[in-house]
Amino acid sequence: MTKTGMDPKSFSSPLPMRQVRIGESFWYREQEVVRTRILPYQWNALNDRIPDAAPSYCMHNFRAAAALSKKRRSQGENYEAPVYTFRGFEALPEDPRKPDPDKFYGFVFQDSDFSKWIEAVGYSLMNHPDEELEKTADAAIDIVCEAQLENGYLDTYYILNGMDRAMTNLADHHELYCMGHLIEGAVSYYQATGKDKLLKAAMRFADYMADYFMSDKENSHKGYPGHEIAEMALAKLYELTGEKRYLDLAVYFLNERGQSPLFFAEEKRRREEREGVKPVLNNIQTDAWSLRNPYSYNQAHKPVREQGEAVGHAVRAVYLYSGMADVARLTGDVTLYKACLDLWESITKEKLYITGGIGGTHIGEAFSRPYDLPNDTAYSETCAAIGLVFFARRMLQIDPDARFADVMEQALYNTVLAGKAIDGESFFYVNPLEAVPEALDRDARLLHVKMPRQKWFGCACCPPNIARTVSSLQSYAYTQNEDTLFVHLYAGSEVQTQLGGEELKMSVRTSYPWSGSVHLDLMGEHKAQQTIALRIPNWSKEAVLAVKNDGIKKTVIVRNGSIAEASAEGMLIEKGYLYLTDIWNDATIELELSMEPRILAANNAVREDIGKAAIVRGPLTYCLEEADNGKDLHLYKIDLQTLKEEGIAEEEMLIEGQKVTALKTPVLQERSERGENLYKDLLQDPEPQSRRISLTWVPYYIWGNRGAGEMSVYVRYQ
Ligand code: FUB
Ligand code: ZN
Repeated sequence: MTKTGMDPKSFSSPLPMRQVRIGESFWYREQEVVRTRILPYQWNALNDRIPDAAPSYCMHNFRAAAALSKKRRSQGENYEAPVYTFRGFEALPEDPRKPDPDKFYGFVFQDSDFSKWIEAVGYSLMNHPDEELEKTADAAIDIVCEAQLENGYLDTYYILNGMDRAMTNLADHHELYCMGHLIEGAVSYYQATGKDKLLKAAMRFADYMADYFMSDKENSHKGYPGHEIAEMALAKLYELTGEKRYLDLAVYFLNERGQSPLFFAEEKRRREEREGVKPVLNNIQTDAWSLRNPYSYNQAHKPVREQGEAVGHAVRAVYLYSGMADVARLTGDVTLYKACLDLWESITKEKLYITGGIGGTHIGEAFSRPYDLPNDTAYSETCAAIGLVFFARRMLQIDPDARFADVMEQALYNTVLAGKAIDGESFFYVNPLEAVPEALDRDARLLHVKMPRQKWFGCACCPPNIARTVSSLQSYAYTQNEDTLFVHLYAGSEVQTQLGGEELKMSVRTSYPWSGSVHLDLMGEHKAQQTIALRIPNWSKEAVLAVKNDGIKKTVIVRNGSIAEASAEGMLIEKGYLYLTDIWNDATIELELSMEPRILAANNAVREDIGKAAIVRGPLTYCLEEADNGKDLHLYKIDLQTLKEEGIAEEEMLIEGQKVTALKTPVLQERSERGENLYKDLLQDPEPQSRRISLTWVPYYIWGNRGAGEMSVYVRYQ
């Protein structure tokens, strides 16, 4: 074991998706929504067929680029390539109903919407074959591959706008981001279907980039992605193909990032010389700190191993850290891993919302300073929570420590799921912790917050990101190494894998997150020892476990993270995982995690939340909604003493067809003083009157499904 705790013996990998089938459970429903609603819906969105929704132009662009390829081939030497004209970070047709069939539209990264969709399609097909869907996907892949240039380059923004400027604005434009998503989509589709057409296209694109950056050592082009993802995608491609150059390119990007002289500054200077001053797009420098740390928005202000604090655009940041964790694991780079740990601490100790969201400021969709976590102006982009899930899973692969899984779960059950409506047909991009519809209408500081969920977005990064994450829940729930199967998340599922040299079949039944009861069956007779490592979440004060194996019963009670009572030897708890090692013969494990509601207050350095509390139960964060509690949620105040005496009641509730556990708390409601004097004299005027009522709390992920109304996660307390 190294000093940092990076021990290759505890490294683990996600189980191949086909080896885990999500069965009747909370996540089954969520995956069903993706499969039956979101995937068809998004295919329509990519083809601009959703009435009253912002057009995507994604498939329009691929079709236009494919047509251009045909033209190029048929015209041969007479072909005249388009000459670059700057059309903005988002190019839109004058008349949205009449886009020019030959032109690129949308954001510079529009191609990635297809890649995320095909990735989710792949995950879905792995356990739910669907001929029609596969046919649609194959046809889309044909168009995408047709758009690829002979040299492997594949980004329709430059193919259509003019290749003479390709690779000249890595900071703001997204060629490497599009490559990363294409790789991730292609790997998933290949693993699902065995069809390698898209995979080959993605590899050719990656080869193009590997040559571009690394072929000629003397003269190679410098650079790294302005929006990270290529690092983790290349690591994935390396793990699939064994081709070392993909890992080398990921390492190259990480090592180059933030080195002096700053590549992005040089690139900008070259662009200005060549084209005159162009608007600075994404390189947002907003405050004195970011002015002193140029390109911190892109996490390029320092070499990655020295960064320490999570800063800049939140999605970019966590995608980078995920790539760093992958590369640290694959290369055994301890300093890189140490940097990941520092960044993890920075996020989880100072910059994490109680909803698992990250990104305190809409300026630059970014992390704010430590402890700056405003509730109403929060950005907390859905994609950023998804990126945090990626980072957490990668940290878990290196070190099975439940603190990573706790945050992964918190992000998944709260912000990631809040990103979509129950029916899967509208989406949140931004996930505030407090919303007042009237304010959204009148306050430019809240322009980024949209209510209700939107049918689609011009910048539609979040919806397809939700689809690919939810449809691959399996790969977050379980990882394994040679002899240990780690259960990070509890979901009804059937698992089949090789462990300790023998097959293991496990069936999990649970109504998690509504209850903490989990029943596991380990089927069949075995000869070898196999270890099941069950996560005991930090929020569960007591976990009671009963194991029955070969007719022998064992029990263990875990209290506040340590074994308090055990009826037998051989059970070990380490970093929040209970390790059960045995030769399993038709065994059952009953796990009962205590899941009582808790009232949490933020660290008092979080100015926005001082004097306020939120309610959580198990992995779920709760909120108040106008639909249950009326307007003016700010008038409520919890009296802790009364709450302790009366407790928090649990009640089943049906919200738009979904059964949830709602919570009821006693509360004081202050009288509204609207229409009275703006100020009152506390030493003279009578105390504000309040009355006792009961409040209804619902899971945060479900908010905003019953029309526009007030919402608040935090409430004052006394
Ligand atoms: O730049 C691509 C994606 O668009 C980012 O990840 C999101 O934050 C949105 O800006
Ligand atoms: Zn997004």
